Amino acid sequence: MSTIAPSRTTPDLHVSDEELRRLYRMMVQIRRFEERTEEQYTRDRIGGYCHLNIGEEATVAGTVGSLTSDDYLFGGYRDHGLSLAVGGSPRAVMAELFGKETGQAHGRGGSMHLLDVERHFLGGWGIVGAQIPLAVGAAFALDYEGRPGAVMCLFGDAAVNIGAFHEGLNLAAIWNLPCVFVITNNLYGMGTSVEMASAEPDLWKRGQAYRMPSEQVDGQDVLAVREAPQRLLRLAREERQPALLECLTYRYRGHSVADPGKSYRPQEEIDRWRARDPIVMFEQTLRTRGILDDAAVEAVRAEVEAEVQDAIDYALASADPDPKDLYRHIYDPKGASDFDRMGEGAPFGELSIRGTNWASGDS
Ligand SMILES: Cc1ncc(C[n+]2csc(CCOP(=O)(O)OP(=O)(O)O)c2C)c(N)n1
Ligand SMILES: [Mg+2]
Repeated sequence: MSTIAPSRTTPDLHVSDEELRRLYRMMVQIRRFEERTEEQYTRDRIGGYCHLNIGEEATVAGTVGSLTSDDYLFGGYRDHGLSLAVGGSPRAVMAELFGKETGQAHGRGGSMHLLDVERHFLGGWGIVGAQIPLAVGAAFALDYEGRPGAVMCLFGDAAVNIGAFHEGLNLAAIWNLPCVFVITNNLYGMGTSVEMASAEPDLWKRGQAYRMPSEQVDGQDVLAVREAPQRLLRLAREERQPALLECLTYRYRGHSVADPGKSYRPQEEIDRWRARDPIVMFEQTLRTRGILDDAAVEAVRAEVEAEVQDAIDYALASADPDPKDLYRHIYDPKGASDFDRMGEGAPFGELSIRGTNWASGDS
């Protein structure tokens, strides 16, 4: 299969009103969920790492919103929006962030390891690029078992310089696996820009080395984003042709809630991307098309507000996992003995590090 030219922006104008409203609601839900998550983190109700999708809602909704019930999804650690976009319950996502037993992964995974097997969302992975070989394996399984779906694998711009990216794309190409690889290019891997990290900063071109269709879209324009994966997923399902899609977007917050995200990004750049807020832009499009008016916008916002508040209340009221059950729901081939050193309340779970006994409080 030869390569094809990048599409950049090809807004799909043939989308039903119902689908447009669904995408809009999805984006508003993700934004509000993330804003409230940030607030819950600062109130010390969420521990560990926490990476938000704010600013990237069109990329999330346009890609994940294109999956059918036969397809499977893999993502990185910036995954709250992904889990909501597959239709996951905000209650179960928030409870997972709070580390509660009622969470998507029974509180064992937290923010970076969401999981919704029922809806074919197979994580939520904390190691940069780790999801790529896993997604290729899932695509192989679909092909081997003669099942109809495809796999979508999302990862950040920094993952394209990880060995697993090259191994994964190469295998997918030579074995004709039904996998659509999606780069969420938000221009930075932590504080390092794509220009500083990548010898070829046009990341979509990487797919050409594996002779797969490779495209770039405007990740702030949900209709442009949505058009490309729909087409590429069809190619994957029907012709077992893998593809690479790059979505150009921007995170409005820092890398994680612990990073203000200002020192390495010029204010002018932040302002320029803020002026292209994906939700504001889509709302304008829908108003122009007569699909949304003030009352409809207000109704969506109120509905989402109540839903997210309900998720927070639910998470707060849910029980913590019982420490006795620490080994349940986890992959533990060697048995629980590996965890004997773990102590409750220790920063990294260790009972004893360099003479510090966290369990007794002595240091
Ligand atoms: C293999 C590996 N190396 C380093 C890290 C530390 N790390 C966590 S996030 C990150 C940046 C990844 O950036 P990108 O892929 O662009 O995703 P984004 O955070 O922008 O969504 C790094 C280097 C890691 N988790 N895994
Ligand atoms: Mg990035």
